[in-house]
Amino acid sequence: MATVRLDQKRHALVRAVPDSFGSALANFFGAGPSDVESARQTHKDYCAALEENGVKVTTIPTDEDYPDCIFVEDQAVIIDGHVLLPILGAPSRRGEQQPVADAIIDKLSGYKVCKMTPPAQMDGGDLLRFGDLFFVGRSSRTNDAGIAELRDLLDHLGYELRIVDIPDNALHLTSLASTPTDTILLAPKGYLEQSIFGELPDGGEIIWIPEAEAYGCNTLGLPNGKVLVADGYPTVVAELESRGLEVVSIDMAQIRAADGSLTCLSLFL
Ligand code: CIR
Repeated sequence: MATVRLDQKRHALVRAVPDSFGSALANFFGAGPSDVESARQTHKDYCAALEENGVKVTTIPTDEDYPDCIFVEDQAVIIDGHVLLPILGAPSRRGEQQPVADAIIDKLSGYKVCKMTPPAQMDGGDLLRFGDLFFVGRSSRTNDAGIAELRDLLDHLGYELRIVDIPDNALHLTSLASTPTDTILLAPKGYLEQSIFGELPDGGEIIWIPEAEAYGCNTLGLPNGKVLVADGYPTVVAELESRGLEVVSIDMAQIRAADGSLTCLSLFL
């Protein structure tokens, strides 16, 4: 997930794919999933890749009433012992949260849990951590009141927060950008202005990827230094490999069909 540093990624929560996944929301990259079994295979491959690369995986049972429930990244923000439970931007997804919150509390007793209050709205997929700097997407799912509540938490923890306006043709910040390591940020040309992230801390680098590979910019760095990447994005792979990173590819077609990406499928504790 986007809110922990690489060395903190030891335990991930995921949620199994429901039969109803074909009805998941799809307004941006995808036209809606057409093959639930293939989505399940992807989910299985994803969990196996996490386990094989040093991450313990806990699976929350699915809920047929919530076609989007596999996208657990959106349901909680976990930063250094603090958990913020956002009010999701899509009303149809708000009922997904309680079992995710219960699983977090079960695993992380002693963590401080706060709930957002209306009119704040935010999806966890709008949050991106770059070492000690955070970016939040102001999007169709995340509003200014949600950003203000997030800022309160980050001020308390002593971290800087910068806002990135998400264009109408994209869902979340993490739909367009990711931090495969604590010092590299991947983002697509065309969707985002090259000045939008501001000046990066010393040692930080943004790799700008051609617009046609925007979906491939969502990658997932693993604690052993490998990086999960969606199949079919050769520039992303070449850029990461040229920096000495080893890439593990996953066929994400059916997840992409529901506007989901690699990071959306897990929540790191
Ligand atoms: C939605 O529209 O909410 C889901 N179909 C996709 C959520 C993807 N989550 C993410 O980018 N963090």
